[in-house]
Amino acid sequence: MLYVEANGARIPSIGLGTWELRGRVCARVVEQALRLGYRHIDTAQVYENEREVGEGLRSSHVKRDDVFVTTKVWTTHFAPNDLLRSAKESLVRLRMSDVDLLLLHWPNAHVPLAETLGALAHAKELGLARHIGVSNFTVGLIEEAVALCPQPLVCDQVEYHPYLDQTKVRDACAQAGMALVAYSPIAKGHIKSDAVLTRIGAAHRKSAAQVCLRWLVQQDVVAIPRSSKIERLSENIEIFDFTLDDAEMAEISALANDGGRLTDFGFAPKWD
Ligand code: 1BO
Repeated sequence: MLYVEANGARIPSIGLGTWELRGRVCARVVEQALRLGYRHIDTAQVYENEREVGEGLRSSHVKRDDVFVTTKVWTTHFAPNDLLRSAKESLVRLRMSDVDLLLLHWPNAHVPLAETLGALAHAKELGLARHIGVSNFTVGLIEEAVALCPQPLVCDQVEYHPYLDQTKVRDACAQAGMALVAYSPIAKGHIKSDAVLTRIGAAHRKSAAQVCLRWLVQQDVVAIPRSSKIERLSENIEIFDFTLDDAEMAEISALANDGGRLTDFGFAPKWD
């Protein structure tokens, strides 16, 4: 497993995304992923699965301190007291004394960012989180957040895969010493039949999904693919035994297109 270093955090390059995994399936997938070698699990208050993520981790018998656990605060809890209460409630559901990383899940223009970031930093100072960061922030919001936050931010978690150009966000993160964490890194499965990725994969005896994840990791991006199938969980971490050359990296980057974004909401910021 490789790691991405970011403002004091050491984040495993591949993590398990748990968005839309619920109940017993979620607990089972988390347990299996940890047994297969995953050491990074991503959840969120709004995913309604923190309890099961904690259960899966305990059933795996992997030590808590060997796993990098991220959770996120939903936007309706961005007033300072609400944020701290929300973070504590997440820890109760996870049955953990702290998380490795606590994120603001989406920007919320209705609450002053300085107040929310002050509370997020306070959560770190209280020992509820070892590191803090943001998610779905644009370049302008990253710059604003870095200037306002009393503690270092270690990442921006955004949608990123070959069909969505995130060069500007990736460069802004690098400039701030932050990691880019990619959710939906295999474009919700759309890349599996991609002709370019399949052809490049055949040359390395790898699948299109493995090529896609390798393309992210070679940019020092952290990727958090989700799967509920054990064979896919294995496939998604078997990406550390081959290298894409510059021409292959460029060919994959050229797949980006204007309709590439898969996750958008009315409350989303104006994307870069
Ligand atoms: C609404 C959830 C988006 C990805 O975390």
